[in-house]
Amino acid sequence: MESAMLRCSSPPPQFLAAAANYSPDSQLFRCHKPSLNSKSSRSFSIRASASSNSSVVSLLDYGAGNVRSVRNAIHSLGFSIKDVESPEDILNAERLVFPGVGAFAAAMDFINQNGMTEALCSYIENDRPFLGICLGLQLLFESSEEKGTVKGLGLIPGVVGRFDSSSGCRVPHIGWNALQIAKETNILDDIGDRHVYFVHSYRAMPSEENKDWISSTCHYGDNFIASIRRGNVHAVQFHPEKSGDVGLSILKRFLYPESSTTKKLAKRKASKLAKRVIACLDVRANDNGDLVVTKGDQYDVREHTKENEVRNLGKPVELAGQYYKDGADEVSFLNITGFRDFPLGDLPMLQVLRYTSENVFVPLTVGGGIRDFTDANGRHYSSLEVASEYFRSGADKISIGSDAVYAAEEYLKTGVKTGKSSLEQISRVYGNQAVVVSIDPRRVYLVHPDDSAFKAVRVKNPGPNGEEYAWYQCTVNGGREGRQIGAYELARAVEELGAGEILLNCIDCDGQGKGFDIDLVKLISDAVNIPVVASSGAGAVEHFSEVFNQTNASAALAAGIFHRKEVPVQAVKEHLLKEGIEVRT
Ligand code: 1PR
Repeated sequence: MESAMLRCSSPPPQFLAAAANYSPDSQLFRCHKPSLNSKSSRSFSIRASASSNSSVVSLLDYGAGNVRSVRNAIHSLGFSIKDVESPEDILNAERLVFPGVGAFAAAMDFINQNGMTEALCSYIENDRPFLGICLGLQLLFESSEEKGTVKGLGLIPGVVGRFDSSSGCRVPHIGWNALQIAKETNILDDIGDRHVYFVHSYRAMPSEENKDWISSTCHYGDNFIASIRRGNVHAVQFHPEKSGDVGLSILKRFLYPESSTTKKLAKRKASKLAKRVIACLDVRANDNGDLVVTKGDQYDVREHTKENEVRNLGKPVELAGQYYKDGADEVSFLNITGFRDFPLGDLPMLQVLRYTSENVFVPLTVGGGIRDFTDANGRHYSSLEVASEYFRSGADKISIGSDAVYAAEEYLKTGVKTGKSSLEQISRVYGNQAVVVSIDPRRVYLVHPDDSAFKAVRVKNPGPNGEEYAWYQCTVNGGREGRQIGAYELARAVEELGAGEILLNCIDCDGQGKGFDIDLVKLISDAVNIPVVASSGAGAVEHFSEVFNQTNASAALAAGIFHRKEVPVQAVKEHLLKEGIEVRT
């Protein structure tokens, strides 16, 4: 197949027309070709300017994953968006944002099939204002090993490869990490020593050949390229639109290159991947049909009064906005009756996501009811369609509960990955970093560890009859039905099937405020190589340091203490900092 780069042979007339409008006082820019493509080497000498009076951003959205947040962030900074629909739209752009999401091969196919390769190469080589995000950075390299070897745009020397989990780091790399600035880059000026949000399994590595491009690196297992800059061309591996106020300032500096804002100094220097603190909102319709945030004790969300109504702890959009302002590193919505109601019939839930993503610039996860479904009219919806609707509405990750249990049971029984489960399908299309499996286990006490076919552990707090061991039985349908599979077996199976993260609840601890189930969290976080989010039981700040000090959890999630305003998110962060645990400030 002809290389993408070879087809970028000369600047098309439309581009030259656009270039003719540039201000003469800007710097002469000469692009450099990577050696791989030296056969087609060409150098444009044009006069380019980064400044423009118009407040339009051209956005190259090829329809995979959540680009709503990028749109919302751009709008919040006073810019409007023009969607790129043709190569001409790229050539005529005043500034171009390319928020690549999903798989490398699919993105390259889209660009090639729509004839955009040449336009993109010309645009970038001629130093026009460009910001690539995540995959939008990776596509600039020569190739990726994501699905075999797939050619990229070839503008930067290097191959995009998968993180090496044998070095002990969990893959995907999910969370807030620190940057090492390699050269002056105006768009990173406000970062100071603060964390930015990454979510990816593949990365480009620094080398002698690409060192002139690198503006920052990040350490995770090894040093990988976190951002590049050459002239007006920028690209970042992290997600500015998900990196809170720091991320918004990066976008702002790209959009307003002349503006100078005061550097914000961090309270504490970011040095490595931070432990995340997540606020979770269990959402369901109350008896009047309004969508409310509720919270149960051991999954029972009804008041124990004569009326027996669903507990109402507030409005989802408002609470999510509040937790964002309070410093939560992520917000999760769990549609807890999704197992019986069809989520796409639940338009309010999609509205909640849309409204929330307008003002919340940290990752949003949504779960509940992600499965294949046939409605009353016989119309079949695949789980992929359900997930796509969630992503389009502003979710960054989707979380699968019951359906992942059925998929794991089937896989353990047959040893065959059919590729048809919702988990496999969604992670294949959107990448495993976008798929969380939510586990709802319940403790089953044992006298001897061999009394069960499932992995048992010695528990710190013995059972009601002095039993010293327990296995953790998985449940479906919001804890209503126990299944013959343990949390350990499930976690390992879903990792193989493509889960990118595990949300580990515990029915016994839920709403009890007595701390996370350390035995369970240790068991699961030692069993898998993907990040594990500890959930259920937080009642005090000390419970967070306990779970991070005693297990390999990457994040800790709480609900009740935040909703009841007993412990603010900031208090948790301050406590963790005092205990020497890295968090985002
Ligand atoms: O099975 O794919 O439809 O997904 C259903 C989702 O809804 C699952 O993620 C499941 O965990 C969740 N869910 C179902 N029923 C309930 C319930 O409470 N009745 N909530 C429920 C799960 C657990 C956590 C809670 C933590 C922290 N809630 O989300 O937020 O335990 O609480 P705490 O800090 O107050 O202790 P599917």
